[in-house]
Amino acid sequence: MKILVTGGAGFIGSNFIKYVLDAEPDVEIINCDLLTYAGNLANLEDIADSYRYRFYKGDVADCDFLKSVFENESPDAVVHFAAESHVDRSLEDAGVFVRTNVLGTQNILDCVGSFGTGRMVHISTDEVYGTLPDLDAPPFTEETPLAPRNPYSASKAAADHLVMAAHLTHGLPVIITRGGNNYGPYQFPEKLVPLFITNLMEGKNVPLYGEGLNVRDWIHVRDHCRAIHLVLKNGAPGEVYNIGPGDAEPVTNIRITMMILKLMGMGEEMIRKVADRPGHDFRYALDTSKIERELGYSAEIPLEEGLRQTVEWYKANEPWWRAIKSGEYMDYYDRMYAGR
Ligand code: NAD
Ligand code: TDX
Repeated sequence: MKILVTGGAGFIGSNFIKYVLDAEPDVEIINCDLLTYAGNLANLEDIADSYRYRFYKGDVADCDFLKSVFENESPDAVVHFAAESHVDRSLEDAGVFVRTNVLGTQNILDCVGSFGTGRMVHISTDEVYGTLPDLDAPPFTEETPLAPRNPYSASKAAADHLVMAAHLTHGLPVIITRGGNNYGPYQFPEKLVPLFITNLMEGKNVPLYGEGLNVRDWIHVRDHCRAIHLVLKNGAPGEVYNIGPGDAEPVTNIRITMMILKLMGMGEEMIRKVADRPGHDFRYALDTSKIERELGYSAEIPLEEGLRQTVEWYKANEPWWRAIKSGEYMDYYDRMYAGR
């Protein structure tokens, strides 16, 4: 079986490629990635020479590029990760989010349709459901209407609608997954977990938005990849599957920050409370009973253990993140956090 992965040089895509190559000895992976600021071939160094892996550099928003890859490779399935993925960047410049996340997804759908690809899994996010108002509200199910509230999640929701429309109108064999907040190795240090771990390793404080009371549903990237693989193999076309930690306790940002600080042997004096994110979604939480019931999936890595492993990984892989945290990244960091 040949799987075309888009965005495979990013955080979740690179973890997924390695997971699948390991789990399925007969699978070949074709990775298409534009190598934006978030794409990094160092994430795939250990498998780059595998005879079961090939890389094409290009843009999912470029039809001709995509067509040529489909023509060359005739993939049996597509797993579509490629996206602009950081909410704060979408507040600065939404245009590229629309181009990659919306137009890019439609281009993939067009190729899946015209080349008769057997199956496509579209990787979406819990953010498309919007925000839960308080801690008592029931978690999002797959039936919850989409109500995105920032340009990133709006572009992901638009893509989800296009994916479902392609299924309903053209019968395309597509499946959508909506995952919670991922953390783990190879995550770009703009997201909370790797930003805070690496800042602390550099002796810098950690910028907590507002009072740190927002709540997220944290899932280790390995658990997320295992679920996507299950959906690819056994999910039903036209269906949506939420992927999260299950009925774990709600975790506020201040709580996960304190967990990271403890693992790093540091205290709350390292926290710098900064101005809140505009339109900051208060709470995400996923009802994951559908994937548990229909595909027999449940997350296995508890947050404490996953964070411990993640801190160890960033400590053991300093050259990886130090190479990122320079030049262009520091311009972004100063722009985003200076004077906040
Ligand atoms: P990431 O930002 O780490 O990686 C994105 C990858 O896509 C990069 O390799 C980048 O180079 C590539 N890319 C961007 N624009 C492209 C384009 N126009 N053409 C081809 N490649 C392009 O993102 P991630 O955290 O790995 O997220 C992957 C997917 O999972 C995204 O669709 C995201 O919306 C979704 N998701 C992420 C999370 C999370 O917590 N990180 C949670 C749920 C869902
Ligand atoms: O410096 C920070 N300080 C802070 O308090 C950063 C970067 C974040 N935060 C807060 C904002 C959020 O409440 O921490 C929480 C997590 O923030 P991010 O890591 O930026 O993730 P989030 O905005 O929740 O979105 C993530 O989950 C859903 C991913 O980035 C998305 O790609 C995914 O779809």
